[in-house]
Amino acid sequence: MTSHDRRGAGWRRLHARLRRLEPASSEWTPKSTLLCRRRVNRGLASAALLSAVLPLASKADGPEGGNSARFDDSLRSELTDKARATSYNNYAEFSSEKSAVKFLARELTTEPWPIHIGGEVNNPLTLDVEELPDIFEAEERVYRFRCVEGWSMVVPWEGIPLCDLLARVEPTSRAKYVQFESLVRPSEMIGQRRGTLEWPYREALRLDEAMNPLTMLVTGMYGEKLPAQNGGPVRLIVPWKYGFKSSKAITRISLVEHAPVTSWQQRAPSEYGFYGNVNPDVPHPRWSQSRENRLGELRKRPTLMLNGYADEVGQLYSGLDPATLF
Ligand SMILES: Nc1nc2c(c(=O)[nH]1)N[C@H]1C(S)=C(S)[C@@H](COP(=O)(O)O)O[C@H]1N2
Ligand SMILES: [Mo]
Repeated sequence: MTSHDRRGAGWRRLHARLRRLEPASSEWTPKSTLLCRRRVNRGLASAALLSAVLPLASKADGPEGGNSARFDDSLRSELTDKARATSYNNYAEFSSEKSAVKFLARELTTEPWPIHIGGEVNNPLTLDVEELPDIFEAEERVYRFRCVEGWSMVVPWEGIPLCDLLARVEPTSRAKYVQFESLVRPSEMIGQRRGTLEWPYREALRLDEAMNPLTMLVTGMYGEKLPAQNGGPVRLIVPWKYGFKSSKAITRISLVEHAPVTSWQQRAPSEYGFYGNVNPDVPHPRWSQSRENRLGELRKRPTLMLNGYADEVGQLYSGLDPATLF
């Protein structure tokens, strides 16, 4: 019996997935491919370990089987009620009234939905959101989600690791940041007729944050198409950062050399930094971040460092002062 066999079915499934991720070399530069695969590989290696020790982890819970086990196991039992997660929304393009967003967002036309990925890349790409699952492999992951305002939820998202898409367009050596721009369509987004924020809603990540395997481009939640009020048809999810970093209704992704000024930084630079990392020890200027209200729960619970993802992403910030990472 080879060591391959000893590691079991979960491990073999993960390796099969890794092989499927291997690109036709003609389409990819070795450098960007390696970057994405190495990181995905690290994530999958932990998942494989889990699958080997936890029978639960390898249960087939979708087309991907145990691949997302690492993100699921302790959280499946904490899922936020779907009705709550889809009716309590922050979405400035529609309204600052959380309960109104769901109704206003019915106006949004989501087909067709072209997304352009360009800037400092060798292969700029425009595709429709509907093509994403054909080109890349979608998976479900259950993540904690923490808004800077102090509420949180646990949601099963469906989407693709952003690094798969970024590797496909081949960032040049000048690319250091990834900028996300959301839709501008005041005819359908009535909040855009006001200057609450400067439109388009603009967010950004460092390239290594964007390449981290936890970072997802999301097109579904609770096993269904992503509803418009939650950012459908396509949004970002960066689970270790405050919710404002997870842009909704994305239409353009640009690789850039310098850190872009984001919409919230522009609006209130002392309150919303570039990083937006969840940190219970760094208070917002107007309130503590040490605790949070999970939607549907009466008592507050402690907020976790990097929202519980410190093992996965803590190394991205080694040597940086956490107080500057708000
Ligand atoms: N385009 C856009 N994206 C956005 C926002 C927004 O106003 N516009 N709000 C952000 C904030 S502050 C949060 S907390 C989350 C809310 O996501 P949810 O409605 O799915 O809970 O979306 C983020 N993404
Ligand atoms: Mo938020």
